[in-house]
Amino acid sequence: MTAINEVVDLSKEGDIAVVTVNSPPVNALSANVRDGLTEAFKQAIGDASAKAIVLICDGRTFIAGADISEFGKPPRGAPLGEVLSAIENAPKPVIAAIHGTALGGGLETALVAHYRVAVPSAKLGLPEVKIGLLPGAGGTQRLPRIVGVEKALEMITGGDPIGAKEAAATGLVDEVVEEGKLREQAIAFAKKVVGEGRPLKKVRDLPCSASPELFDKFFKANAKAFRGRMAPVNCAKAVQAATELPFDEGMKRERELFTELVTGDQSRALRYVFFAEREAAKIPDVPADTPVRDVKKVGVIGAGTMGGGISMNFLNAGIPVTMVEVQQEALDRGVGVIRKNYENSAKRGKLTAEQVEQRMGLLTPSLNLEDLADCDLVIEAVFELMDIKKELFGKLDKIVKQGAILASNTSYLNVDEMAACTSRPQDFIGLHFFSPANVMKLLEIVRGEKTGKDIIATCMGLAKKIGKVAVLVGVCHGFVGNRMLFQRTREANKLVDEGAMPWQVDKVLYDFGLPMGPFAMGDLAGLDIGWKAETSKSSTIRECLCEAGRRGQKTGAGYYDYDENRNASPSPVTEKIINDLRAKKGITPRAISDEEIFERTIYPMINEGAKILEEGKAIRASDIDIVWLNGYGWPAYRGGPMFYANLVGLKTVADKMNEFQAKYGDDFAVSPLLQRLADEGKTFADL
Ligand code: 3H9
Repeated sequence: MTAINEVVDLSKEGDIAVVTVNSPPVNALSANVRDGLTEAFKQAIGDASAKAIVLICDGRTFIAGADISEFGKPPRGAPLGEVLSAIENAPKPVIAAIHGTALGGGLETALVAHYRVAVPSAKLGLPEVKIGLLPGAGGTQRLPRIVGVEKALEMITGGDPIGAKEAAATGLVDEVVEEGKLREQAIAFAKKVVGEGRPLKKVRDLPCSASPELFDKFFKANAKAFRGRMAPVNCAKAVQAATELPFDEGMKRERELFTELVTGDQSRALRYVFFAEREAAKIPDVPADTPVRDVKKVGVIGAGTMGGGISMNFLNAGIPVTMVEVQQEALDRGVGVIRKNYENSAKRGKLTAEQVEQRMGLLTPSLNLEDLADCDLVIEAVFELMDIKKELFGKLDKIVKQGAILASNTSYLNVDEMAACTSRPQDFIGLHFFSPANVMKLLEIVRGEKTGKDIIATCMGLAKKIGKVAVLVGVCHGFVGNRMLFQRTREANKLVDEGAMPWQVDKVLYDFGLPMGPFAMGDLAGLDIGWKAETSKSSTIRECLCEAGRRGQKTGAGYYDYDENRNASPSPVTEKIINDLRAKKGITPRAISDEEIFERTIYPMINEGAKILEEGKAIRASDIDIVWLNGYGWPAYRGGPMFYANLVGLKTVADKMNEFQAKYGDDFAVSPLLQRLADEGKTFADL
């Protein structure tokens, strides 16, 4: 075996040359790997005794793509296009041997090989769209030639990989080989190709055509899904080019469309998100090797929307749950909702009837707190009233076995106060799920003053197991997400008091890329959350709406009017309620610009994020962004509020906040950290 460089080596098995990439963790196509491949293929091609070349990877995966950290930096090493041309033009068969994930540039490398073999567990895909790019090394030109235009469109604009079996059915993989025997069977396959004198199959030589209507239809059908996003549009345009242009011209078009993306803010934001998500899992004072506790059985208190949703997460992961309620009726209702959710998934083909029963079989409903005694983790999801929670944890402390984790799902209350009601504050933690808890990705893990490091490590690991994106936050009112949301809600309401209409405010935020604005969100959640008829004083628009029976979508009317399909339209009734209330309060409405709406709702959030950092309630600015992306629908292609602030410039944000403070008061007082960074010309990334 010859080491070509630190990450690529070349060996011979009889008359087959084997090029091996070994660049942990995922064999990304870094400059080193590209240089190594260039030299290895040069030698293997030059070796007259080598009749074919197998390209294989060591470690957990085949090449998982270009090295994302290299984008935006000065180019180094052999250009990928040249490496791939050399492979494709090799005068002897090249066989890519795939295990793990052949993604992005990795699959593009496999696509220039003349044959591909894969183990059954391998996954193949072009996920570039998820980081705001398109497959820029020929993927958009080659994949449609081999799997067909429609399948390629789906894979390239959606970014999800397919399994080896499906890949074999589409022709993307020539042979599925045995798990664990990739190297020997790839070599055997290479020998067969040589022995049978099979041709050098180049994907680029295959025909590619589609009717132009196919693309019109595709763009129309996906208009909503692609809203505001450049990458899927450019991906589809590049595939269209494959059907309209000769291969080399198609490649040029792919390059133009790629360059447009890679130099733009959307891809920059999405690449930032890729690393930010992985960074959030790292807690500086809780090393990766911190011992964790076994969580084999979970208790959930409360069978309402939250308790039920939380329970489903664990049932989905195969972890038994005991769900406790106070009354039989509420318990039955909660169990019924869980079953119905699963049955709906089954109807959509996402679960089998057997899986529904399996999951329901893991659920033990109970009216008795004592039944939680042997749980490893108990999460309360009862009313947001501190006294109720304190009393509950006092009781649980006496019931639940020692060594178990006690957790509250509170969305804003002080976790330390609850922990203090137990004899084991080191085992206490906040686990703030977002509604609907079985769907939303975010989990804010709230670290109390005394929470043990092993508890943090256990919960971070558990979050991953149940498919959540976890962010560690500190104790403060509303933690990270809701604390920032309060700022936006306050300003949105003030803007409507002053002269805007709810739909104007919502539209500004929707157009920015959020799934909905604050008023549409209020209608969805129900305007009567926390509202009581007996104490309602017609003093806010929300109170007036509730008093008028307009409680949101569920009553067919809230801020908006709703038709039978829950389509919203601006409401003349709401407009009158707003105008009457303004008149009662002596407010003369003024015209408010979209720009002011945007800055007044978003900048105070950024400012609050700065305060959160200042107080150490979030570890890093990017963690705050991960909260907003996964819990509140902030569009990923905008990177999160803190990333967005860096992009517009912290000075711009701070100056505007100062201007607002002079006009509208101390709600806009700038955080010292934001002001300092702005003055120093820095960004949150410099912290
Ligand atoms: C591309 O290919 C463009 C081309 O068309 C060419 C155009 C010219 N680069 O996710 P994990 C790191 S674009 C650099 O925790 P898993 C990651 O940051 C690329 N680093 O593991 C992490 O580092 P750390 C298209 C990368 O087992 C570590 O590896 N490809 C890359 O849960 C482990 O990652 C993609 O978009 C990379 N490409 O999942 C695939 N990939 O330990 C992106 C990973 O320091 N990658 N790292 O935090 C993935 O989807 C997952 O990482 C994968 C493994 C499924 C491979």
